[in-house]
Amino acid sequence: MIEGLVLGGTNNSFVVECDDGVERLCPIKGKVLRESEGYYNPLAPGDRVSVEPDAHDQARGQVVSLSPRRNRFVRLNQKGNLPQLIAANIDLLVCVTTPDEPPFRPRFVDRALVQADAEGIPAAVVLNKADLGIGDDSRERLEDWVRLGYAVLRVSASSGDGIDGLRSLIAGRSVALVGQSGVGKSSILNALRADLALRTGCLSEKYGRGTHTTTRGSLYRVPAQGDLAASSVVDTPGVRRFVPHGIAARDLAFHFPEMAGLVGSCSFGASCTHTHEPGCKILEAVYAGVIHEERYDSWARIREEIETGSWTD
Ligand SMILES: Nc1nc2c(ncn2[C@@H]2O[C@H](COP(=O)(O)OP(=O)(O)OP(=O)(O)O)[C@@H](O)[C@H]2O)c(=O)[nH]1
Ligand SMILES: [Mg+2]
Ligand SMILES: [Zn+2]
Repeated sequence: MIEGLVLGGTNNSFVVECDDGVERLCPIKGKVLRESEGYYNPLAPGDRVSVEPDAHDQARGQVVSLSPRRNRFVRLNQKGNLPQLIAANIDLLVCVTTPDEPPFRPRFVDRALVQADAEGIPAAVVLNKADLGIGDDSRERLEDWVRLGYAVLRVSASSGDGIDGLRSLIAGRSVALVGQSGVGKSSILNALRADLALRTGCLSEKYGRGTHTTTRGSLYRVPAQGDLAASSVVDTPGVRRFVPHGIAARDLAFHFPEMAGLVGSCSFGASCTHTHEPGCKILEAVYAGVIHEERYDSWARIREEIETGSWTD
């Protein structure tokens, strides 16, 4: 038996980097992974597993058990109506967005930030394609995330601008990149480690959206460089819509740092829905500009969607 790190895989076959330095392609033995019951997929990049090496084939083995996860980043897989494991045991979630091509979608970022917070995972925002220019609305939202305590970086995977800053942000950590298709997640990995030469895609001419080039999550090592420790980075497939999972509507405000401290102080106490009530501290904070209107709007939409189970963007 040997321990290892799951790099990626599909269905029941996973690539595991075993602690003897050998990568093995491993199916999962029977139903050994009870920890993964109720998830759309049994394992994610970043999982630690025990592998029974194949006696005859050095490149193969079988996953026989899963080590307890420190954390798991999930989203709701709407097709299966189950949480889908995107990455496990990560130190930082990096939400990648763009000022344009595809258009800036701050609500996507807000959703991923909420999910990270619910799992106790620190999060950062990376605006890629900074070379395209940053409009006032994007700048304002970036500044708001900074104000809320998130690390925010502006980078360009194609020119290399800002990539050193990203390299120091992730040094010594295990991170996952999430974002819509076409924002440049794989391009960022290529900028961090040129020899990877991951496939990158173009945008569809008709819709200006990404074309879902990366089809499965994979963990890559980014070696130490200068004073900076090595890191591991999970590239993930872009999704059109990020649907949080496992957050009750009434708890959602706790995952918005600018709202968390106000919950419960409204005149109607814990029963306040923060939508119309007089003496609502959250609405007062919105009117006073302490809570950005668009963040309130993100919160209101997500809350309504959790309640109705129908997701719009
Ligand atoms: N202008 C500009 N284009 C970029 C930059 N980074 C990536 N691109 C382009 O954006 C397109 C999409 O890049 P990908 O790296 O494939 O995007 P992705 O997020 O991995 O997309 P999926 O795998 O579909 O989720 C490609 O045509 C890249 O060349 C950048 O910094 N500036
Ligand atoms: Mg990609
Ligand atoms: Zn209220």
